[in-house]
Amino acid sequence: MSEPTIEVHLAPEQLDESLREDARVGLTASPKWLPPKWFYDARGSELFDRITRLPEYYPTRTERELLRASAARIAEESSAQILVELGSGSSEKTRLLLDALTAHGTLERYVPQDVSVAALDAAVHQLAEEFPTLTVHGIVSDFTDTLHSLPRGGRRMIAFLGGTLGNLVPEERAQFLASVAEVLEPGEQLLLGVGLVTDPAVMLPAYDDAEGVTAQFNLNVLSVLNNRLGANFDPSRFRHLALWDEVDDWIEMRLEAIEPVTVTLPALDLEVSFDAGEEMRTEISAKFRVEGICKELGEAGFGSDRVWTDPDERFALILADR
Ligand code: AVJ
Repeated sequence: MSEPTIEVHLAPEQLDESLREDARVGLTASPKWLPPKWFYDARGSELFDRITRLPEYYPTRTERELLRASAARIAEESSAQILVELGSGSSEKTRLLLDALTAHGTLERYVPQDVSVAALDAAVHQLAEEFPTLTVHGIVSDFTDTLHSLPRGGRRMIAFLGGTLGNLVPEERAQFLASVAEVLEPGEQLLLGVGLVTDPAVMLPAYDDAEGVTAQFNLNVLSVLNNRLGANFDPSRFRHLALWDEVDDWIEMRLEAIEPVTVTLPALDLEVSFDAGEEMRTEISAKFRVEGICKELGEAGFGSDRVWTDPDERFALILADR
């Protein structure tokens, strides 16, 4: 086994600067909002991990079953030598792909990327041990920035799983897919996992579970602002909300101020007030229709694609050829 390596594109100062910028923009906007990437400090990553095991949170297990069923076929069709995984998190489902691609005999390198140093560090060490024939090289960055410094020197497949594409608003999404298409060479591929539009009675509990883990995950972003920016949010004065926006086809998570709240953010030299009942958007999680996402991929510059869905059509795995 060769020692795994980690490359940090986001220096801590850069991360702090971009958090300050996001917090300043979002907390002074009306309505207020925060980008979902700040959920994932060590505690946030751990809470997300717990979410993926909740009975209500079907996306992870549905995608895992789809991967199990299709990995061998994906390996055959891609013959990838380098697997780049954007937003890899704990890389838990990736094992199925790594198994299939190593069995197929082509894979040489696995390059997971994530914003969470903690999640990535644990994942690369474990995977390097489990897959001794692979070079494992982690990249800590924002997935939208990773594309500029994509590894070269072999046939690549970019995996973007878990439905994380849904965190982008449509314009960002179009831009992101177009830049993925642009950095790939003909013959290389994108493997995309996206949640599909389904019954709100199924989707909503996935984002508002009975045990309240998602609520803790959502509220944790306030602790991130406290810890990193010296803010004084009292999470107990906020309430987790999840709603389905049927016009935009996305789940929206919000934090609602239960009573009037004033918060100081010394790092930003800023004071912000929430009215009682005021809601702040903390995440969108867009859901797709198969025809719609295939059309978006085509417009972004991808050629043909293969689609796998579960019998309930709640999730899709799409292998798009450049
Ligand atoms: C990691 C962005 C795919 O949108 O389902 C889980 C994050 N938010 N529960 C998702 C999340 C609330 C998750 N993604």
